[in-house]
Amino acid sequence: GFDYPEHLNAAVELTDAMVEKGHGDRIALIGNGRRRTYKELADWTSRLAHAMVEDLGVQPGNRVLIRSANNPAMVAVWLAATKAGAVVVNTMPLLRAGELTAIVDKARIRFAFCDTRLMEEMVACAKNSGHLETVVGFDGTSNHDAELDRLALEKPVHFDAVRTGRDDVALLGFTSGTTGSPKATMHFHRDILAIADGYAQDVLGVVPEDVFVGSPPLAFTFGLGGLAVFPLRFGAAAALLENASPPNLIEIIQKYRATVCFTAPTAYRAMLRAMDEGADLTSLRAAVSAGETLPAPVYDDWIAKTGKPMLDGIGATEMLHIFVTNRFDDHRPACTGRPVKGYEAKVIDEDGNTVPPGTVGRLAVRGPTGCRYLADDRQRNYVLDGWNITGDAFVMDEDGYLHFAARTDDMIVSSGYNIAGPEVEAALLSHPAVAECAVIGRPDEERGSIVEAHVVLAEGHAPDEALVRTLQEHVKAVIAPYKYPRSVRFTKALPKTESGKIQRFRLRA
Ligand code: 3SK
Repeated sequence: GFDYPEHLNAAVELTDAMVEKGHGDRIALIGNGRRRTYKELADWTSRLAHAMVEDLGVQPGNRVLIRSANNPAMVAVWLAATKAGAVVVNTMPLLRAGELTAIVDKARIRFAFCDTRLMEEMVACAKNSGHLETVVGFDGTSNHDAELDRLALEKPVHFDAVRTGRDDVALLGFTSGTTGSPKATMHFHRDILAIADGYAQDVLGVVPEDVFVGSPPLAFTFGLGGLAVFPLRFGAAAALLENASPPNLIEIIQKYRATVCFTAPTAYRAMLRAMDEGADLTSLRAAVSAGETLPAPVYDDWIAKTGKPMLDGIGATEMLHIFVTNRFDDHRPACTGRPVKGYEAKVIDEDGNTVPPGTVGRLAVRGPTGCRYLADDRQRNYVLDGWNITGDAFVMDEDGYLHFAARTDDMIVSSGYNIAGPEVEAALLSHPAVAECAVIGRPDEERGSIVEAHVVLAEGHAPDEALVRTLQEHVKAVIAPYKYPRSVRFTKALPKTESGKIQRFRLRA
């Protein structure tokens, strides 16, 4: 159930409590060539928490940013800050100083813990931001050779974790939304456990023998749930990859006989090809697909090759994790399934009325987790009468199964990454050759969608291949490189309404 005690610290439940339950000698985390047991993780996170509190002055409720690729040290620093009662924002290594500053300013972040290999942009962010007071490096390679590691080294392995309330905020999940202006979603200590006790227990049936792998960054709640919370809640192991390209993912599945994989359809396509060439992925008992639409052929091929279903699901940063999903014994192609234990779903029209089966409408959900935007008026539109009104259009069939129709906004989902078109437009417009531009998602077989820019050039610039590359490099330098437009089309004018608004739907058509 979801009845948690009044005082609850999610990090304690995922570390010390697991040792008390007898999992101390089991492997919790694998990464950077090392395996760590639950006991080692509990001790490591306690030492780090001591250093954060006693040497650096972290206090309960302080906002803390973590910048790292997926590795055991990132998980340990997250758990340590949570033990210390901090409110954590996990961020991706690809973010540039400008993007970090927007997050730091929005969440009023005072402390940043950064993998020393990623310090440059963090330091540039600290120079720009009035909020950030302390930036401390940790060693993401697990050699314990950075300031935070040195401070933690001599500390005791017992830490009296802060006695947080179950409804105290533990985590801020950032989502860029349609406008590119970041929104922070607040999640409580109990939410972190609820996604495990709902989806992971009910749908995946996680057992201590499971080994989790996957590609989503821990900075996304999809990754944090799938690669940290779910395994740690049940005494299982997570094998973390800093670079989870499909070949690396395939290699690590074979090496550790991984049983549960979290990734997007693009990577599953690569796995299907690898199986044709002899890769042995038979250890996988659960293949979770989310973040972009799962094409029916990928679903069909997976069943044909493995004899097991692929679990398509839909989640949202606002809801913390997956709330509608297929199940091992209840799945259909091109169908996202039914609500996870504890959640209800309905499809509604513009007035909030439930539409009849077979009719497209907006998906609304409610359950043990829900949207709480930090200081953002958009909260008013997202939660109505206790229902979370998602940005996705769905159809519910006669049997209560949900079928995805479209995103209702301008987000572009490319290879599992959410990219806000307007943010790419802003980056392009900062180049002198660009007079006007509009960015859309173009359907793509490999990536689901690719970012496509329609550009009107400023006078004196020639629309040639060299300029395409220049603009692509420019975007990569200004914002996270994965957001760059893979397709650039030059045009003399953009379609507009009489009042001058760009009609992106005409470009999509
Ligand atoms: O589908 C998504 O984008 C998502 C977001 C957050 C957590 C989980 C999922 C699947």
